[in-house]
Amino acid sequence: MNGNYVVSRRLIYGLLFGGAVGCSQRSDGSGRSLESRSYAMRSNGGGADDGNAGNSQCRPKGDPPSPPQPAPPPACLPSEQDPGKDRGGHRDGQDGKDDGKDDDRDLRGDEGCDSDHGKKDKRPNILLLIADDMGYSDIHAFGGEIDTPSLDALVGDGRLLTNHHSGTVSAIARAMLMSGTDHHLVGEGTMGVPGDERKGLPGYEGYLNDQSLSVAELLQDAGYHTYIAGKWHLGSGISGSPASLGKSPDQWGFEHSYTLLGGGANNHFAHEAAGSKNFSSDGVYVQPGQPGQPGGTGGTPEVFYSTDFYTQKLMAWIDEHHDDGTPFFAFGAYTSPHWPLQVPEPWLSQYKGKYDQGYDPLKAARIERMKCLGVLPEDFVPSAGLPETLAQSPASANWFKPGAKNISAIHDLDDGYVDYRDGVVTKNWSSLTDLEKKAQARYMEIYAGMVANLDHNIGLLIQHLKDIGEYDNTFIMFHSDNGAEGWSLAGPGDPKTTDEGNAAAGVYETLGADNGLQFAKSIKYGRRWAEVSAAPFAQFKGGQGEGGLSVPAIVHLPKQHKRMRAITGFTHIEDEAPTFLELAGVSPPTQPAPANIDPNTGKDLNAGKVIYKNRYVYPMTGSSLLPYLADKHNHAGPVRARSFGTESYGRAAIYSQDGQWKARWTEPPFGPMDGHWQLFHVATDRAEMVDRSSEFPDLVADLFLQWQSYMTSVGGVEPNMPYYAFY
Ligand SMILES: [Ca+2]
Repeated sequence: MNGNYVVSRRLIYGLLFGGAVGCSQRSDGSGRSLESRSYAMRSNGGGADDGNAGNSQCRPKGDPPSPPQPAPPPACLPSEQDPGKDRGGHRDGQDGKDDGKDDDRDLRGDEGCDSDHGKKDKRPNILLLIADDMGYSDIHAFGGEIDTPSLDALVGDGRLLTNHHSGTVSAIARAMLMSGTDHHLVGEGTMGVPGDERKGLPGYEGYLNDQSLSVAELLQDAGYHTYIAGKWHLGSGISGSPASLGKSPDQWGFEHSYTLLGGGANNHFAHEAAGSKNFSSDGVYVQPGQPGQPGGTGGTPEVFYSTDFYTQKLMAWIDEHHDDGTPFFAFGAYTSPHWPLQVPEPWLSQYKGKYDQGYDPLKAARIERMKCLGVLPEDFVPSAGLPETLAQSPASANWFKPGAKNISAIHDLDDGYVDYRDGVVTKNWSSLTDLEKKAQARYMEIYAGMVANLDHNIGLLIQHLKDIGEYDNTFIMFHSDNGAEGWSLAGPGDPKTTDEGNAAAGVYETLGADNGLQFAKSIKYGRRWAEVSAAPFAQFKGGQGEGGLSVPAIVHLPKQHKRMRAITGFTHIEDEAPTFLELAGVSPPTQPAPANIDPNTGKDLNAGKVIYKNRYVYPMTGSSLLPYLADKHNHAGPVRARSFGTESYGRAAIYSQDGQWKARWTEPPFGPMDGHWQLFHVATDRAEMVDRSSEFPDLVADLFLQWQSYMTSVGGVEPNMPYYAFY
């Protein structure tokens, strides 16, 4: 367990408000550096942090695009740039030393460190806002052309985390968020119950299991009000349901909840059937859209759109208990911009005609803007994306058959494993028919409208906090739950027929609108747009590439009034629960669980667990980010003194202890056809463009062993058939 969050209240407030204890710069914790070994590479200045900004020509916003030029000019004002990027050409380097005088923040509140003497509970509120399947570069502060003024404003008195990571998919990410530890330990080894040989194994229950802590419950124990509105995805059973369904959020410490229990809504306008068990509210199944319920006749409100409704619920709960002086933990678990792509007006029409030029110009414009903002260094080489394939490539003869010897992260050609999956159709813009282009452009317009609507709602929520005087005492964190979703409407095949059908008169006009049905017309924007959203990174949701794991993240500290420079060191969603606990002055349980020796194996089944309310649970292993967040200097190194492994669907990766390297395994044909582990120097090649595995085989072997050790430590089991079903 990391000891960062076993700290005194005084230290916390010292860190937060610059009181007597003050801020101390932390080491990056990398006591044993792979970089110092024979694998050393000298950074060329192209790392995520120390970009050479000298040639940047940042054009002001408002340059009118001149159709039919291929893309609007990138817009980036000096005021939008990260304070760590100066136009003289350098930023804080990886030594983390301050080289600027422009970002001194003033977090000192009126109370300073004397919060213990106040009458009101001065512990900060915590507002966590999560987008669903939104890519790294969609919002304006991360390079996107989508209008997100509310998040821009949050960055204005917050800071970016440009190297923040999550799980590959929703339930995996949320399991780590709630538990503060690895998803294999707490029931979401894979999203949902696996349909393979791992079914029934510990950690593969498909819901948050009883060996998990809950950050909400720990905060509730400490006196916080706790609210969640939006997606839960960690169990669908209300109290009294079969254990196999897992538990609804009210049983995990949420005082108020209104949640979509599963992973994806059938529609965003709440047309649930009368007997639906897709939603729960405060521990009871509800059916939004039915009479008397939100979205239904006589309900409050009568018009339901997911993002709008969840925002309204959060504000109502915050108001309900505002006068009692007790802080809150509010989790806006938004389901936007997850498919089905739907949004009401005016957002449905807001981006009409904005994406007619297709994928590549938009991706290029985003990358140029990211460089201008300082999110990327000037010499960053982006991912090239998937190669164009106009027909689905065949799998090996035995793929998906019993007895197949599938190439996996632990078996390759050298071991006689030869079977691999089929490839997918991925077409360039120039290969699309006019009708396909028309449909594809419309998908992205609707997606952008959903992101803009989400930003609008975040703006309403933040303005509400300001109106009731709580903004200055609220810690706010925003990020996406995983990378952009590249699941095509046609699965691995060619979506041509579907897309041309969607472009037809009489259909096209209805795309993205409320069709009044329980099951909305399914619209997803597909692989190429997902690559744009994931720019500049490789892969997307479901992959262990940076495009699958990296999420745009923004943090605002209580009483933060100025923008602070980005944190560019590797951080992870596992770190969030420990951060929240430290903010609240809560120490998680540490009493070791008694040994429980398996008579057959001699293994202690309680090894590493702690006692919490008569349960034996896995402790939080994430690292509190608060010391780094409260420090005005950039933190460019990892926040943990160990390598960091990850796995889902048989796809795998491990980051070296110093954060410089990443070994990644992807199944063929998306990864190498011989099944070897790839090696990337992510400090200079976070786009994972250059496989260095043949240059540094010893490092690959070392990281592979560390990854195996990680898998053993979390009870992870590789599936016989690595397969992410969604593309
Ligand atoms: Ca998601």
